[in-house]
Amino acid sequence: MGLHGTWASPYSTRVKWALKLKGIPFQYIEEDLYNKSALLLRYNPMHKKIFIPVLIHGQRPVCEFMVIIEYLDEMWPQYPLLPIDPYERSVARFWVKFIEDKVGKSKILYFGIFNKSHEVQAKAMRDSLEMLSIREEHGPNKGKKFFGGDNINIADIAFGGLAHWMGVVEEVSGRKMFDAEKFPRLHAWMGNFKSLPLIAENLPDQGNLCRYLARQREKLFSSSTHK
Ligand SMILES: N[C@@H](CCC(=O)N[C@@H](CS)C(=O)NCC(=O)O)C(=O)O
Repeated sequence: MGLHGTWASPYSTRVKWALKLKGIPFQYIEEDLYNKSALLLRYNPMHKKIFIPVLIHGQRPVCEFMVIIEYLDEMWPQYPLLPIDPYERSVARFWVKFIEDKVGKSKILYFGIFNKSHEVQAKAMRDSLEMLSIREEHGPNKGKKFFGGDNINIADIAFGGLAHWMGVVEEVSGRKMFDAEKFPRLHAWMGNFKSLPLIAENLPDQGNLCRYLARQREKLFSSSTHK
């Protein structure tokens, strides 16, 4: 089993968490997004845009983080990441889609908060705060540590891949979004999530991530195509 990823990517990190939670041994292959390996280019069926993460199982590629996680759940049902109950399953899928639609696809944190334009930045802030308010309102059920209840599920993995990065974006940009007073349930959730050794040990180092994102921000600022 191989996982092609990039250390700073929340998508790669989510798949790593899933593999670790399930106890599946794998080889991690670090990719340089500016110089992708021949193996990755061969395996990924999307010819124009080659995304990581890509999971290789029995020499066959599985692409897209949510598709990979569903595949892992079907192949290795131990520690299910999608709830067994069909309704609960639909709820967990909804929250993954919610985060992807609100901030993932448009890369609000990256192209939005790091944008040169104050208007674009302000809109990205509004969108991020709106997303956090909705997630706060529908936070973990009373007495439960995680969105998945007593155990992590796919909704926790998806939000974890956002919340940690949000903290780093705040540090680099100097703009506060994930305020503890405004979002107490989400902050309690974050404490519970990061207190799990398996999660904390497989998070990119905060300092390295800060330096990496600060460089990306500088690149965006100096790029002529970036407004
Ligand atoms: N829809 C993909 C998104 C993954 C994604 O955005 N990956 C980024 C890195 S975080 C990437 O590979 N970008 C390609 C590139 O920059 O060339 C998924 O769900 O896995």
